[in-house]
Amino acid sequence: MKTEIRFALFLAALQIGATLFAPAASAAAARSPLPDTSKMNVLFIIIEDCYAGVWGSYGNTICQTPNMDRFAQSAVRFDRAYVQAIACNPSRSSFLSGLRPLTSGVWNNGQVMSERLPPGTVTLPEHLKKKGLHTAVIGKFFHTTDYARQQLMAFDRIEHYQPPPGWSGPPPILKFPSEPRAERAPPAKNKKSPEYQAWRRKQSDRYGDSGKAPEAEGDYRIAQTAVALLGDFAKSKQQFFLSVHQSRPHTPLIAPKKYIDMYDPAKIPAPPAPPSSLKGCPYPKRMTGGNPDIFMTGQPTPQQAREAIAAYYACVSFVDDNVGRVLAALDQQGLTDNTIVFVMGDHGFHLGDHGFWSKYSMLEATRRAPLWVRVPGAAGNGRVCREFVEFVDFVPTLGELLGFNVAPNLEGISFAPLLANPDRPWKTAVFQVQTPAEQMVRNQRYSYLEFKDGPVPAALYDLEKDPWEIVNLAEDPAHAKTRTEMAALLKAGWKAALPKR
Ligand SMILES: [Ca+2]
Repeated sequence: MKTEIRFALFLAALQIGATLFAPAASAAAARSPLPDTSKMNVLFIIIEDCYAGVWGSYGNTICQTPNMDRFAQSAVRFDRAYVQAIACNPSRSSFLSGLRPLTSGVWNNGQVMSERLPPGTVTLPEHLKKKGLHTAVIGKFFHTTDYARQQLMAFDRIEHYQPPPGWSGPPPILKFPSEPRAERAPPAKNKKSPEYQAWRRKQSDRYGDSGKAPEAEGDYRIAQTAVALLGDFAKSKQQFFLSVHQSRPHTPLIAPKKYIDMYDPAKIPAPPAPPSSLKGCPYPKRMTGGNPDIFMTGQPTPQQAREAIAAYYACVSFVDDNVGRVLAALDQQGLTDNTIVFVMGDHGFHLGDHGFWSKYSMLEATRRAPLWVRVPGAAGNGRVCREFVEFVDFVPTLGELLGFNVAPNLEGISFAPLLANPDRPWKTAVFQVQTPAEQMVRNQRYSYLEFKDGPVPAALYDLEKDPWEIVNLAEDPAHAKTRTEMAALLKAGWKAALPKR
């Protein structure tokens, strides 16, 4: 068959298809792919230090997460959602302000957000309060209260979280027996002192049975408090914003025994990308030395590694149960159809890949985080979005959904169009900052990390061939052109990667 004839037949087939499907398509277009969301409530569930690959809906076949698997079927699951910084404080400062770390002024855990944000910056809870929502937070939201005193004043209710000085909201909705707090404070201020180091190890560097019943755990109580507040909100019928925290699976990797018992360490595969396989790793010290969160004094044995991953899974399953109770309460109170839900990790975590047991890298395990978004009635619900989104997009996205204006200097864009159509072509790259001298860009095919003062000046990975970022191609002459292109993309910055709308 000649090419022209084949092409003519192809056009004819398209024409038939267009005719056949035209009525359905125009009906779909007539129905808005996103309903009117301006009066909806907003529920945030923020899960600390959460590697995306542990969830069933992200493909994990060992870790049991039935509640979030079910939720994923009713939401858009973002497969390529990236945080803008490598740890809690800078990541949260970014996604709660809509500014990237070099603009928010916060790129590490020591920088006080409220002192460093550009004057006039309005953070998410302040926007929502101004919009008239009843605002409530349960557990950690900004890194610490001290870092965000003024911003936390925007909350009408603060539960399981130290309120800022001068805040005078209602008392706790539920009363729990108080927990001993003495050992939570460090015994010495000098972080290099042996006393501090020993305390830090006890706080963070352990895994296994927590020795507590689930009901006695803070994460469980946070969920119970959320259930109680949702009951209140349903009665008052006031539009609300509620943020619910889960401290797990942040270290220490401890969980009630029934969750630890769910996983046999012998059945956990060894971590991928072992240090011996790495070529040109930009974090050479971390590969063989101690880690900031767990295995602080040195690398684990293979058995300890499997036990720690099993314990991490136990923590995630516990979180899944807690989150499941909150989502069930949303249903039971009749709020599901009128509440936008974001469930997310605040950044990822390395479960032994590269010999890392922490965050603090610009590699995929840290920079990618789990993210599910459910907007009731959105056409994309139940589907997977494989387009790039960044957490810095949250404020503009909620601005579009709820109808509040955001400042023109924000450094993300609303991804609301992806909630209607997850397949729509979107950003071509995502960006991350470790320090002003250490930054990352990843596009569809490559990740490129630059270290102006590092032991390795740059790292380039071909994610199609090497998804675990094992072989650094930055010095490979065959990839010189790609390195130049990726360096140019990093320099051009986020605006160069925006979708055409
Ligand atoms: Ca964190």
